[in-house]
Amino acid sequence: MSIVEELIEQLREIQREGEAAVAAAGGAQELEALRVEYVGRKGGRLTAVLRRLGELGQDERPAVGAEANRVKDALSALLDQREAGFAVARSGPRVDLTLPGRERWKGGLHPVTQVVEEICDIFRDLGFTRVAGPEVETVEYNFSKLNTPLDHPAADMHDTFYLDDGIVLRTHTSPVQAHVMEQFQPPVRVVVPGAVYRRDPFDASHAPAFEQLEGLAVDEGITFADFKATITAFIHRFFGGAVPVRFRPSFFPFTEPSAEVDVRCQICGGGGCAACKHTGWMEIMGSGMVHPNVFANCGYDPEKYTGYAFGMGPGRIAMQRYGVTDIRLLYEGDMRFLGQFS
Ligand code: 2U9
Repeated sequence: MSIVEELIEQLREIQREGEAAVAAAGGAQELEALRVEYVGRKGGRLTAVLRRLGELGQDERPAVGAEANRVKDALSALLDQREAGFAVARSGPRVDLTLPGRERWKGGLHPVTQVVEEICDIFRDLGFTRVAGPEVETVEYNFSKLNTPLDHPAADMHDTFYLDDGIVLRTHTSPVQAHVMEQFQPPVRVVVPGAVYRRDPFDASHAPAFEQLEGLAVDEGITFADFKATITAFIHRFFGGAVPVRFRPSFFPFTEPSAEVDVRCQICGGGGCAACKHTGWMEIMGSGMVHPNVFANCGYDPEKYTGYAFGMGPGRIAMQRYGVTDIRLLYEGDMRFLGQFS
């Protein structure tokens, strides 16, 4: 065997032994010792072989030198790789920085709540105070004081849940206005959002519990013109621009005269579509001048004071606005639906 062959064989032996030793190393310190032993400049085993290059002829040296470099690179790479592994282990649990971030769950307001807030904001600018009251009421406040005796045909539309003799779940928020009138003298301007209850089936267009928003303004000298102007100002702000509004004669026991208020259909623009039942109009509220009997029942002098009242369903308005055709979606709590509004 020539010296060249002998040295190359030695180098390969060093590589085999080095690879086995590095693979078996149990820690970073052991690896450092192996680095010194195998590839260290002074006293390393590779360096020992390279010292013998002097024994070779000029033309024999490159082959051994190249082989020594190859072995050194291979062992150094292996040492680096295992050293990195120990460094990660030392730094605690492994973190995969390439994983996509976890999306933060953002809360949001229910679409009906959003509509309630918008309506109250507009009426606040118009001078109305927001008030709330009990959902459990007496027949007296829910019906009698509002000029609706239980044997009146209009009471049929308000069939409700009786909790006890003479105690009901309110069918509208109107009893709150009756309490307000008993506690405060005019001028009074209030808006009253809140849940109301009716003995209705839970189907695409009815819910046994739903959100309502009513308003009341009372003072000396309030006229139907004040009522139309205020309601029109509200509608123009809520629906935007100068959308056409119309007042249609209607009947409610607690208002006289009474009107239903329509706004140009927001879906078809008036041309006629399924949402507006091809009328070009959307009904958004009931309203009227407060009936003198109601004033008398709540302690206001009907000869001295006049006023207007209105009521609307924020759920229905949200449905019209977003093109929702089944009211149950609003009251079921399904996040696949509700998540679209936050
Ligand atoms: C007092 C005096 C009068 C409130 C009114 C309406 C007309 C009305 C409905 C709209 C849709 C109820 O949610 S709904 O089903 N409301 O049409 N509400 S006038 O009148 C009052 C209230 C209180 C003391």
